[in-house]
Amino acid sequence: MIRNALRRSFANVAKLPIISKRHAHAPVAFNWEDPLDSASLFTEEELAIQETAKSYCQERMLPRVLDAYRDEHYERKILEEMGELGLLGATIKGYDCAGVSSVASGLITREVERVDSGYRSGMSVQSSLVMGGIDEFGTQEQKDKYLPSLAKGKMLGCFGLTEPNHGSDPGSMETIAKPHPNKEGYLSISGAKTWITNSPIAELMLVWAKLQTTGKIRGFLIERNQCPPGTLETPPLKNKNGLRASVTGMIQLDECPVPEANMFPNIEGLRGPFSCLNSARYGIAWGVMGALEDCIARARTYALERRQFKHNPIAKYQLVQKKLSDATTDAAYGILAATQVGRLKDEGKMAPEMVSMIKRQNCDRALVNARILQEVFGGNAVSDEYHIGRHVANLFVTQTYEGQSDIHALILGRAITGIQAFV
Ligand code: TGC
Ligand code: FAD
Repeated sequence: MIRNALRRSFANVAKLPIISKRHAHAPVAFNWEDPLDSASLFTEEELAIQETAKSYCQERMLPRVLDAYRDEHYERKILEEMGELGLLGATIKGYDCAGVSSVASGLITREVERVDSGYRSGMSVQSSLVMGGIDEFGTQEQKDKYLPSLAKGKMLGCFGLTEPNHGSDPGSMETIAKPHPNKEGYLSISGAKTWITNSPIAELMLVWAKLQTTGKIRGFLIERNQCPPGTLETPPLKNKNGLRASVTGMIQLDECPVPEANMFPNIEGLRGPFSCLNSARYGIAWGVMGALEDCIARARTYALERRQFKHNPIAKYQLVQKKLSDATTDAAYGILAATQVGRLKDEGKMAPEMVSMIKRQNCDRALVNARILQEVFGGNAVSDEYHIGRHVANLFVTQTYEGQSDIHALILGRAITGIQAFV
């Protein structure tokens, strides 16, 4: 049977017109900025969205990033500007959101992180973790109340899962929601969250806590201006050596009264926060490729301009070329993988482990390559004006948050073997 099928297909091939090999295609030039022509996989609309994001990021964000990083200052206005352009919660349909494809949102993320991972972080938390969570699990009232102002960047959100004693293992969290002793229809939440992006300046906090009555993890929307004095503190965590252009802090809750209506109604357990994380981790897989591409472009320019030994550009030397080749290959592969997962996501065919694979691989490769490309700049790498050191420091953080790379290896290992390695 197989032989017959082969015979039939050979017969069909024989009928095809003969095309001279030499003239079949015009020669194709290699484009180091998009080596595998990923752009050919994007729609016209996706390319236009990328262009809008790129113009904004290069013209408006890039000129601010050095001061922001030096001063460890996050300019809140940036989120409003992103909101005006429709970059926040971009995949959400309705509520003043753009409703674009997952690939388009990935392209936005790539452009933002080409400038700085901290700017992307602020955006990811707002878009994927807070708006995504409300869109997926919120009541209609919660969506109507919060999503439009979050989409415009008028309201800033944060996502509190990690605790001082529970990072990789959030299932053991201690933050607890008890029935309020003297406020009907309210819960009383106590506990501490740490390393929370946006927390010191956020108006809305999506906090994950265990409901005392069931012992199950639930999501709570806590509005800063509804918390009585002394029940909520959000101290910043200063003197970071990465992600300095974003703001990070704690969420400290001390018998904070929260209306029962602010709890997500139909989701309990870790599936709630992890579902939000699927989208955010997907975004990181795109974003870090933008950061790596910026490192490649800057290292290439530097290597072509910097001359050593008989006035040769250092780009002439094989060891330098190998660094650029390795990084460019990893960036091209990473973009293709993220594109494929984005398409599957929109078709409802994405397994969470696919996200673990691209989050881990792209973060690891971005960090390793950025660190090696740093060497191309010699002593100048130490000056922040060359930007490479900032990317390297940021990329360490991206490899750590939203599931450290080894944790994603264990998620994949569990899916491959069927054996749980965490416990
Ligand atoms: P496990 O038994 O694996 O799962 C518990 C429940 O959760 C469900 N689940 C998922 N659901 C949807 N999507 C996923 N990716 C899911 N993964 C798990 C699972 O089906 C189960 O549901 P149910 O209904 O049966 O209860 O839970 P575990 O405790 O064994 O988990 C282990 C592990 C390592 C997978 C997990 O704890 C983990 O991923 N740890 C990493 C922690 C993490 O990613 N933290 C992120 C904090 S947020 C953050 O970092 C934001 S930074 C943002 C920025 O600034 O950009
Ligand atoms: P730990 O869990 O203590 O892990 C330390 C090391 O041990 C890691 O290398 C880890 O891989 C390894 N390890 C742990 N368990 C195992 C195991 N079973 N097997 C093998 N190795 C293991 N969290 C939020 O909730 N919201 C935010 O907005 C947020 N923003 C952040 C912003 C920044 C700048 C940073 C640095 C972190 C942020 N985080 C946020 C927290 C982040 O998600 C955690 O740092 C991360 O999940 C790791 O937790 P941990 O730091 O407690 O490390």
